[in-house]
Amino acid sequence: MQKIRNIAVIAHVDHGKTTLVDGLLEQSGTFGSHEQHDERAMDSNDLEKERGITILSKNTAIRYKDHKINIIDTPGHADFGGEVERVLKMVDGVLVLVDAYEGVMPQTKFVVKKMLALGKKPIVVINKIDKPSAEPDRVVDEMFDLFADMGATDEQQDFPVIYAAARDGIAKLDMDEEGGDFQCIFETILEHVPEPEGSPENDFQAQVFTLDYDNYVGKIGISRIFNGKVHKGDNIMLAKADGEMVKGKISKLIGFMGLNRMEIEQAEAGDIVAFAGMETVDVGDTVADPVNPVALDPMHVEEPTLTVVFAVNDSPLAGKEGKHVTSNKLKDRLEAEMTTNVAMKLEVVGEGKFKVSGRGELQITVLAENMRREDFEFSISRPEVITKEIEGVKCEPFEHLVIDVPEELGGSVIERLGKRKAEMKSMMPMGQGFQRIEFEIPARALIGFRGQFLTDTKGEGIMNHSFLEFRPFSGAVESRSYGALVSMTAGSTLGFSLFGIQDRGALFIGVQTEVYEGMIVGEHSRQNDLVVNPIKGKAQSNVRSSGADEAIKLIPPRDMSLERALEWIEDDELLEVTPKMIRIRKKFLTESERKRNSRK
Ligand SMILES: Nc1nc2c(ncn2[C@@H]2O[C@H](COP(=O)(O)OP(=O)(O)OP(=O)(O)O)[C@@H](O)[C@H]2O)c(=O)[nH]1
Ligand SMILES: [Mg+2]
Repeated sequence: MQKIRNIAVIAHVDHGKTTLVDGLLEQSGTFGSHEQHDERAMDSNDLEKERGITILSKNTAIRYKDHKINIIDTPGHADFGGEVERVLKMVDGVLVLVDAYEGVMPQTKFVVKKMLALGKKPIVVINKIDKPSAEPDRVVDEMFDLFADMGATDEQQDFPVIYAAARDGIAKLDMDEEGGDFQCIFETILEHVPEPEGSPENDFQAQVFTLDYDNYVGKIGISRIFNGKVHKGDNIMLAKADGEMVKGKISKLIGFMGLNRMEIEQAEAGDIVAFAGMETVDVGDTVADPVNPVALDPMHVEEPTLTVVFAVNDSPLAGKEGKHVTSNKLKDRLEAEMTTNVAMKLEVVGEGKFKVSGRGELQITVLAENMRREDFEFSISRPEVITKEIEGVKCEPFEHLVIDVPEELGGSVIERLGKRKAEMKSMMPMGQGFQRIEFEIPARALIGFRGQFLTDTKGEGIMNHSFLEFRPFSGAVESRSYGALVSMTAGSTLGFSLFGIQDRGALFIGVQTEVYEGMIVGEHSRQNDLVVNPIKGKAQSNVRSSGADEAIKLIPPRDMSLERALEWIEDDELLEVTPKMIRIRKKFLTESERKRNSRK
């Protein structure tokens, strides 16, 4: 039997998980010396590369001495927290990373809680010790306290600590040591992570934790084998979560090593492999012995907390920029997404209207961003949180929010959050004039807060949040404090008119931009909406004022990314998303329609 260790790398966003996995691949010699690879090689899809974040968990394997170590890199962003929970069931140990300056953050708490509850054995890696502001001792203490607060067992509490600068390939067991490499990480894994349980002699049992799709072989289920052996071509039974049993056959068996996938002939208990050939496979299914199929415990999938409505684009510019614009196309694409993305749900809510639910705005914008790259065109509505009844009480999701702000701004941020029903939990100095303040806040109140927060802190503030729990509904919260600047007409914008409008607020568009009646061109500096004409040219006059035109100085428009725009809009507004543009508009395009509907 192969000697195997299975680990997951978990942490708050950006604490260096994928960078650490790079180092593990590199220093185990798994990347051949001739092999070219990008930085953060595991972040392989386009959006991951562009944004520098991990969106999907991915597995790899390395060889160290006579062991195979399967490693699953997980996303740190709170919206993808559900992935982490599933992955944790598949491994026997974890590397918990924590930034040597930032310390324990909301998602650190989330992943540590899940990991402890599942009885995993942790190895704590204090990463980024090269940062001048690093305080490794403080962060070790924070981790120790966190484990204790979350009810770690004595064994879990007694975690080994590794100090690392993953980016530089440095790791050591003692801060005072000079240099150091990843050898100590490999050795600690072999020593502290338990061997996989289960036996190759038992009946076959594997559980699918991620789905993938390949144009040649179709749906692929990436799975951990808990018992037995499997060969290419074997008949199996697929035990579905609802108890249904579906006969199947493994048409291809795929193994992992470094960044490569290869066809293999057989695999056995303890390993992580992928199966092709089962078209009906879902996350959580057990791939079992055909004669004596025994299902493993079903997987818990976190329920969505946020919904938006995707709809057919009906703006005056509809169909000009995208290829796939019909209700059917939209429906097919969204349905396809749901087959591989277990964290999301889809419901048809009207003609050409689809309610998509997920864990947060980032998860939803990632889907929208992928779709616009595939030449889709559609509209999205304002995100709404999902409420549910618990013992007869209407409840809504609450989040744990941590902000780091310059000390002099702390007061104003606290006041702003107070209006949004946030409850302050703690405050501590962070050095370098910064202060860390923790809150509990309804998820609803966080929608639209980020933009405000960045403006209030002149971009210096950092905020992080992650799901806490459902709690009783907290009543009305403050929403956007400013109205919209709405175009009264269609055409191409002119500098002259934008110059006049920019005194009224912040523009989202520049000159020579196609607009239509009801499209939003900026944020008003007051609370009400203001209808403006952005295409008006300069009035003709007989007197030519020399050089007056050159005097027009336009402030650069505020860049409204998909996320920012989605956070910004109100209930009576929509985003129009096309491969070329993201436009913000009123649901009702004419002023008279808006008036009529607001009276209702
Ligand atoms: N100074 C310093 N920066 C590091 C170190 N390790 C990683 N980084 C940087 O931290 C940033 C985030 O690194 P990633 O490896 O993408 O972090 P991650 O935890 O995988 O992030 P998510 O997957 O999005 O949660 C990158 O810019 C890295 O270059 C380190 O040891 N020192
Ligand atoms: Mg990553």
